[in-house]
Amino acid sequence: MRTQVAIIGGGPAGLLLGHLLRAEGIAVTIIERQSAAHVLGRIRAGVLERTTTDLLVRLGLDGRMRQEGLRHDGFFLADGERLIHVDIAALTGRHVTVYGQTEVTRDLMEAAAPRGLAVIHGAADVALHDVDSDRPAVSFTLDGRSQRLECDFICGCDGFHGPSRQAMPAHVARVFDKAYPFGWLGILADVPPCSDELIYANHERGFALASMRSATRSRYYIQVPLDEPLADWPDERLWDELALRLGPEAGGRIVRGPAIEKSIAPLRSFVCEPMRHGRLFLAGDAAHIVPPTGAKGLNLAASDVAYLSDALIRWYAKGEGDGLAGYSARALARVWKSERFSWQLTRLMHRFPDGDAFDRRMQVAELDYIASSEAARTAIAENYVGLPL
Ligand code: RFL
Ligand code: PHB
Repeated sequence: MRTQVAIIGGGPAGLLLGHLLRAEGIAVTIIERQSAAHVLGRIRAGVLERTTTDLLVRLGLDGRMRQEGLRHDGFFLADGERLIHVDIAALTGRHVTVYGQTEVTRDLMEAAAPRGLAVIHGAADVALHDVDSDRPAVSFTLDGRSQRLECDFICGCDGFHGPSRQAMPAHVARVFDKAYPFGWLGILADVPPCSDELIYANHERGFALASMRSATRSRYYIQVPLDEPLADWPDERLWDELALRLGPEAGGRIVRGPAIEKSIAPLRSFVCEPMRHGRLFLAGDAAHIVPPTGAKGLNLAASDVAYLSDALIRWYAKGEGDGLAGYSARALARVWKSERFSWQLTRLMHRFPDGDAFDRRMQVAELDYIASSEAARTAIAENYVGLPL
């Protein structure tokens, strides 16, 4: 088999990239290990930056998002005693959109076949070959049969655990890794949210986040130790804990209901430099991970893909290679700024098991500064709403 661009991974990064290239007539094949149902079953991101929603608009795939997405003009930081309002719209003139990653992925998946975007689900043993030659290839097993796909370029959009980053030679790739000593326990339930806007709370019992998917579906998280067994958190215990950590006002408005999804995710910061080797390009979680505190992961995947699609489109349309040559540096410049923001907000809002009284005073002073300074709130708001491409 032969295509122009082979994309490994049919998550949001791979699907979005595939559509952007298809829209310019480029032949694309996406190779995904899981079934479509499995990919749609993952409950992840909820907050989209303008840069991300703009890509869906450009593709004409924003219909359902415009109907069902929620415009958010601000959010709250809670420090146990008060709610600090970060009025994104007033501070930046922009807003974010609450529309689940699951829904974005579904919209992209449903439009794939009608737009000639080939997606192969259920591909096993995916391996990359000859990425530093002009004729790279991807091999895989489908329904027990070995397949080989030759291409001009391979885009590794296969998430943190995929094979693409591993295909970069060890002497080329430099990784920066920071694991945090806690995870997030998330619950999704069909109950109305306790607040119109998201609340990020730093409580003495640990971090909590009140988020949502719609007016009738809530998403909450609490910080838990890394080795916490999920079985220790029956729904009622989790609702009790959320009510405590979110404080009397918002906590008192929580509507409880049975979990339709409950899981624990570890938190980490990770960057692989460079994001390109020969004809292999990495995008999204394959190249970098941020802790979810800043709501940046999916949005970074989208900005990578915006840069990469732009470079590939120019290469095919005009034979210009400078976009491809500059992709890694361009993407990494934005990645590191989001890494910084996510790391800073994680440090500010969580209780660290090894944190001492001084560390706690630093959090209190920083939250106090944010509450009293419009400049500080503007800095947070402009990062949260998304830095320009
Ligand atoms: P994905 O979504 O992991 O997709 C990668 C795809 O590659 C496939 N794959 C393979 N395919 C073929 N062969 C192999 N060997 C393969 N190995 C893997 C996988 O099956 C999968 O389908 O990466 P992508 O596309 O880069 O997208 C990244 C986002 O998923 C991620 O950054 C966000 O979910 C992070 N994130 C958030 N991001 C935001 O922008 N805003 C948020 O509010 C937000 N909240 C979150 C989050 C992530 C969370 N978790 C669980 C990690 C909240 C949570 C709890
Ligand atoms: C979510 O709704 O899943 C969500 C929202 C904001 C975050 C992380 C996750 O920072």
